[in-house]
Amino acid sequence: MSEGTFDNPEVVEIETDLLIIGGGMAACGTAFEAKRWAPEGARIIMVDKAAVDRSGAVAQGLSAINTYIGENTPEDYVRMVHADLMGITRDDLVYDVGRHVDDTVHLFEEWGLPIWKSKETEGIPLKDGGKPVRSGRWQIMINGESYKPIVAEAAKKAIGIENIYERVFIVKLLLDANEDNRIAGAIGFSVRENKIYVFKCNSCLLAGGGAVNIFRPRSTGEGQGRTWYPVWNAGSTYAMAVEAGAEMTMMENRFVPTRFKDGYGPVGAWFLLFKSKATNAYGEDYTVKNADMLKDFAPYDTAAVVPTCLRNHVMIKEMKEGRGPIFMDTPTAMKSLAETMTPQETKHLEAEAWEDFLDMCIGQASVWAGMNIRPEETASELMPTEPYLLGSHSGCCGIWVSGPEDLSSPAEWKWGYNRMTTVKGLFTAGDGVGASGHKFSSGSFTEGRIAGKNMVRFAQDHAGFKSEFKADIGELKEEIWRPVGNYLEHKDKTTAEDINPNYILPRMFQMRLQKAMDEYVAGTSTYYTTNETMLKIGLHLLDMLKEDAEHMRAKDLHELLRAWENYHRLRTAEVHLRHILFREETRYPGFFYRADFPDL
Ligand code: SFD
Ligand code: AMP
Repeated sequence: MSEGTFDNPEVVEIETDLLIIGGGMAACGTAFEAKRWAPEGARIIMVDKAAVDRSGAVAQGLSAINTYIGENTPEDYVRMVHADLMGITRDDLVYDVGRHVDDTVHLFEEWGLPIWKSKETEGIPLKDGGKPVRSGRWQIMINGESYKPIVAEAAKKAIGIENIYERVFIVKLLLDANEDNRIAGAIGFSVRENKIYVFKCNSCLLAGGGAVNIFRPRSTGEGQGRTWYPVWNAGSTYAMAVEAGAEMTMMENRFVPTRFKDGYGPVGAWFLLFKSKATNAYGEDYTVKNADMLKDFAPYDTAAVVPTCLRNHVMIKEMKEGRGPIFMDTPTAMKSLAETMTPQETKHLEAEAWEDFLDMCIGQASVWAGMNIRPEETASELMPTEPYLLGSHSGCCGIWVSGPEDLSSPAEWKWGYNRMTTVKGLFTAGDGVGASGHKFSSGSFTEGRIAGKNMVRFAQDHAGFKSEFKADIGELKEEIWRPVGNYLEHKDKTTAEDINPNYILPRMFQMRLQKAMDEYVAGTSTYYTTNETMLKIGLHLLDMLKEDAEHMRAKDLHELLRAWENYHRLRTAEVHLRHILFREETRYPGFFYRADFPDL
């Protein structure tokens, strides 16, 4: 085989039993658990578009583990998730995560993740009776800057670094030639070398995280690139699943997080640990003031805590009616906590306020520093962000999967292997699994473990399988490299290579997608509101964009990555739009509104 060149990449073929796409929380869980069950000699390969140590949502670290059951029961957890997601969830999947998640957290601690403990149980591991510092009923505090390298190390040690392909972006799943609807592999390319990788496998995990930058972000211009969820997750999970024919579920759902304005700093620690309150411009607590707005939205009435979307709903009313901005009253919260503290403890508290962001969202600490904000003196603005698509945090879009067999769930929820999609041999976890949010980092890893164990079982039950691809690899090679061809063929036809009627830059393509989604599919510029007519115009714009997708250019491998990310975004965006069109109600006020169907 010849060395690849930019106009003619080398094609490298690799065979494996298990193929793991992604290197995030779920994927690392799969690698770790699959290795424990796999027979001697079985091959497990992980492919990540980035470097596993710092890839995915946990790249910068985290300050809390948001799912730890502890003194609660998995049943309590199921009730919380069901209510927070407005009553449409797969309780079997949620329960399954709930009953196993604490074991995962105990492993994290064993691997070196520092978990805050109560004074009385300082130094005692959770599994031996140590009591975590809870910020909320489900959340525990950690020193988590190095969370991802710790988890990555476990995955690497399990399957061996020689089986990890980093900086390889998977573009498409490959179906089998002989059996309908059966996974046979995946194809992608290196973002460092002129190489196309073709993986043949028996079973496959698709866990490329959620979808970011589908909607026009609030951060534009000099702030562009800042988002809350990881910019590098481009909807690959949903797009590739859809193209392979997997059934999706709840793709209308999205998450609009309330975040510290411009830096996207998470609010959980402030609301829960620091007991801070948010107010409108006039100092009014809008959650109390607007409580009446929520009474029409069952299952709110069964929820111990106001569901996440409804917390947005009461806030957005204030902003729409001109009583913004919304402030997080950090000074009052810190003052009241300090009342019972020594000066040394107060200093520690101030350090924690910064560390919350330095551990997981450094950009927010930079905004504070750059704007001369001291949280003990200055309140910070909060803002509902642009929408994100995800299945592991406070949202629940994703792929329809088979659930655990031992629960009394309906037969159509457990037709196959646990966490297998409707494509035979294709599994998913974390952001990939729909209708079961609130897994967060610990639950995603746990779900990856569940999938990993079942992938091994699947591969063993289908040991005779020999993968042959339905698609033609030569044609796929051409398709994947088309943006390079577009560039090379046309680049000399203008004096400014970025301005050319024959191709579209991935960056421009992304802006057009974001504008259409923002204006017609309930983005920030309409306060998350849409209707049937708007959605149909949006669909038309996406159709036009689909035509232009053929003309994206790539002047280097980096741009080739951008081109394919945007193609995945476009696919995901369309699925989201179509599901919203189908759901003729406003199920998630505060996440989006169907103005033509305002009720539940
Ligand atoms: O503060 C391809 N999350 C929080 N979880 C918590 O437990 N506590 C918190 O404190 C949380 N908060 C938080 C969180 C995330 C972020 C970004 C912030 C704050 C700022 C959520 C969790 O992180 C999240 O639930 C899990 O990480 C989800 O796991 P998973 O595996 O579904 O996704 P991933 O970890 O992002 O990994 C995706 C991987 O796929 C790779 N990839 N590889 C090859 N080919 C392709 N085409 C690919 N596309 C993507 C990625 O590189 C990555 O490895 S707080 O807000 O509440
Ligand atoms: P966030 O920082 O917004 O991602 O939230 C982290 C965790 O805290 C998640 O489990 C949220 O559901 C929870 N949370 C955030 N804000 C609140 C709030 N105001 N009330 C109750 N729970 C919250």
